[in-house]
Amino acid sequence: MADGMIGINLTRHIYEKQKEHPEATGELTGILNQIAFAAKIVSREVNKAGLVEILGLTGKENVQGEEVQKLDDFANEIFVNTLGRSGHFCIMATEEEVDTIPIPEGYKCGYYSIALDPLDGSSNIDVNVNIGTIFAVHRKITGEEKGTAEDLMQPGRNLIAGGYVVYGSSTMLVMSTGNGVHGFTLDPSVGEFLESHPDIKIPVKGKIYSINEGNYPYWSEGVRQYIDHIKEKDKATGRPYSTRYIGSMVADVHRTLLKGGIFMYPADNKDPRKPHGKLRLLYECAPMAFLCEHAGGAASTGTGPVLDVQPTELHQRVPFFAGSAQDVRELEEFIVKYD
Ligand code: AHM
Ligand code: MG
Repeated sequence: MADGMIGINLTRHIYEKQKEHPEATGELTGILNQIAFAAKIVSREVNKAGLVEILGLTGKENVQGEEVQKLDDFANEIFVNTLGRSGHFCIMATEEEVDTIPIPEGYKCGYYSIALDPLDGSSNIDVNVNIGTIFAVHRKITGEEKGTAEDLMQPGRNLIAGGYVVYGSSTMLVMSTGNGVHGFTLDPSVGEFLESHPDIKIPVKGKIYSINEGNYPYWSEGVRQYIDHIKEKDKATGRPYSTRYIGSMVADVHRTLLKGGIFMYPADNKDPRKPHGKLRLLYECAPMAFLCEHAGGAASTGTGPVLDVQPTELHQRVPFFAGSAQDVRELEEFIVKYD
């Protein structure tokens, strides 16, 4: 057990960090606590996903006679209901809903916006593989009390907090408020996220690449050449890179943060309606890029930092390459050379 597990919970951690910034209002503590609260409820449900599904298949009702919900709808509802009533946010967006989500009538509108993927990697639920939640918090920039899409569609560079929760062999929350990247593990016996991975730093260069290689024929020449290259013997190690691909971005990025290497979801020509790959800028790529950069790594669209992309649509997709700084730089060099 890491030393940090002894007694520093998420609230205390943020409080201590805020003491270094006397100008801080303390609102971040409230925001992260609300996210952590919703994550604990989702974590509880994820842990019984197999059981719930069996009940769902037999009668579409659980033992209390309630309707059994799909886990991704459930996660969306929990996060939207919790955060929408917290008083911190003026507007929200999630992967599950086409339009922006207003704060419900009768509840206070706050000074922040939040974009979320409530349950990422949901195709992995049924097979008991890690899934996660990703969140991105911006400060309100419009003067509108209820906020507008503009408050959500800010470049990742403006994020004031970003992170994810991974529901895996244990549940972990990894976040940054621009002051290092810190990981907390849920101790179910006390119901608290305890600091377990303080100040995460990505190795400058890794040994692992992570990509859905079945899409190889659809990638640009630069991406294909880069993948061919890292499968040759590496000068430093004398071995080719290893492949690890879980198919849940949260889990793949989590491993990349801790072990180094490069996670990729390039643009491809498989689906002409999605020329920019699969992953969404606001609530998947930008917060993950924020974490990678603050952990000393990099995140690129192939032609520049993900954090500098000015969003033009709520559910915009971008090519995504993130991880160890040297690996991402090398990928960019291949794109410049071949594309
Ligand atoms: P989702 O938000 O619908 O779950 O899709 C996003 C997920 C990511 O977690 C993962 O990196 C990617 O889709 C995997 O896609 P693919 O199956 O094309 O490799
Ligand atoms: Mg997703």
